[in-house]
This record gives sequence, structure tokens and C-alpha cells, in this order.
Amino acid sequence: MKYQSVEEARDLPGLRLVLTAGVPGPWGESAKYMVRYKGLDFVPVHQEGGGENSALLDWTGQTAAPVAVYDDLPPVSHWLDLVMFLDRVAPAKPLWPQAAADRAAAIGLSTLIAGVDGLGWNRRFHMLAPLMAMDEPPEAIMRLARKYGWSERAMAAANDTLIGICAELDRALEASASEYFVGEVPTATDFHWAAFSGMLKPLPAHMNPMPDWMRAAWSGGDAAVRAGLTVRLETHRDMMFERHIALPLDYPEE
Ligand SMILES: N[C@@H](CCC(=O)N[C@@H](CS)C(=O)NCC(=O)O)C(=O)O
Repeated sequence: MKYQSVEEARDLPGLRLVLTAGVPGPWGESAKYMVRYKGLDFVPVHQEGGGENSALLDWTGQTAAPVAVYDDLPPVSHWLDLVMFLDRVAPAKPLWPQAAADRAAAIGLSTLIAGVDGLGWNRRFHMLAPLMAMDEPPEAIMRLARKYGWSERAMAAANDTLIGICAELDRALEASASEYFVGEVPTATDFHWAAFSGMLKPLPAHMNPMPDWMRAAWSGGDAAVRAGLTVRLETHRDMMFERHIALPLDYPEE
């Protein structure tokens, strides 16, 4: 996989997927897994995590990854819109269940994983904490802290929130009649969990060659938080990578 720059990609036809270079950002990873699961071709486009990303801002009205842009349709940059959008442009292998109650359950669980104040959101506070404790945090860190709601208070609440989220995900999986969170086939929730669970226990280096600093941050933290990754939840994650997601993960620097 090789990224195009925003300038190169913005006038191309078809699907462009903006991804953070060099790290397995779980919002971008899960988007990529789902695009590939659907068998869609896409042009990967470069985003610099924590960077200014001014060309991306000019193109899509925001600076984070992922963003999906299809032909001349409006850019889609929120995780929920992104799943809805993929089901719209490629209805085969739907990522949400059809039945309303199942759909509501899957979207609710994905919100706990990928949404504001969800698993990824709170685990990011853990990553930012040591950097925000520096006398002069780097500019990129300050930018991320501002963008993603860092505060001492948010950080203080993160452990309990994470423990509650993992308990609910485990309960949902236990209650499911299949190996997937909701229904008999994978939904977006299963892909979200596969990507975001790495923030509690990354896949080994030969499958996920992530930078050491990030592996350390994602492997660390309070024991009760890490224990939230139950055997059941980890088994589900491994099943997803065996059946539905290509390894090793690829997120080149350039
Ligand atoms: N708008 C996105 C936000 C996704 C997100 O949090 N992206 C992060 C993680 S990969 C990111 O791009 N961080 C680096 C940055 O903002 O520069 C959503 O809520 O779905």
C-alpha cells in the first residue's frame, strides 16, 4: 500500500480513503478492514497524525483520519457516517444488521468502542497523559489534546469508563448466539472491536509492526482496565483476524 498526497488524490474518481501514516490508528484501521471486507478498491491518502494537515482541511473541512471520499460526493469523516456510507455505495455484505433492534444494538456497541467518550477516546487520554505532564508538551500533542477533549478531569474518569465499556462488550458477546456481537455474520461492531481492542493488547509485532512507543502505551495502564479484555473478547478479536482481516497490518510511513 502506498499513500497519495491529498493534492494527488482529490481530483481522482472512485473511492479515496484518508489514513494516518505510520501507525495503526483504530478508526482508520477499522475503516480499511471494512472497505477490504467489501472488496472495494480504494486509493489510500496520507494524513499526518497530530499534524496541521492543511490540504486535508481544505478538501474535507477537518483534519483527522479516516475520511472516505467517493467520486464527487461529500467527504465522510465520522465513524458512523462512514459505515452507513460504505453500505450505501456497496450494499453487498452489509455492515449493519437489517432488523431494527439488531441494528440499534450493533450501533450502540460500536458507539461504546469508537464514539466520543468510548474505548478509543478514553484510551487516547492514557496515551496523552505522560506527554501532557511535560513542562512544554509538543505542538502536535497540544493539538490532539485540544481536539479530543483532554483534561485532568476526563483523564480521572477514563479508567472507570473503560472498565464499564469492556464489561458491557463482554456481556453482549456472551449473550450472542453466534461468535459475532450481533447476528450470524460480521457487522461493523466486530471490525471496530478487532481494531480498537489493540489499544488494550496489541497484536504481536509480526502481525502488527507498530512503533515501540505506541505498543508500550497500548500495553500499559491500570491492571483492572487491561483485565477488561476478557478471554472471550480476545478470542473474538483473534477470530476476526483469522477469518476477515488480512495480516500483517499495513500502514506505511509514506
Ligand atoms: N471524526 C472521527 C475522529 C476519528 C479520530 O479520532 N481519528 C484520530 C485517530 S486515528 C486521528 O486522526 N488522530 C490524529 C489527528 O487528529 O491528527 C470520528 O469520530 O469518527
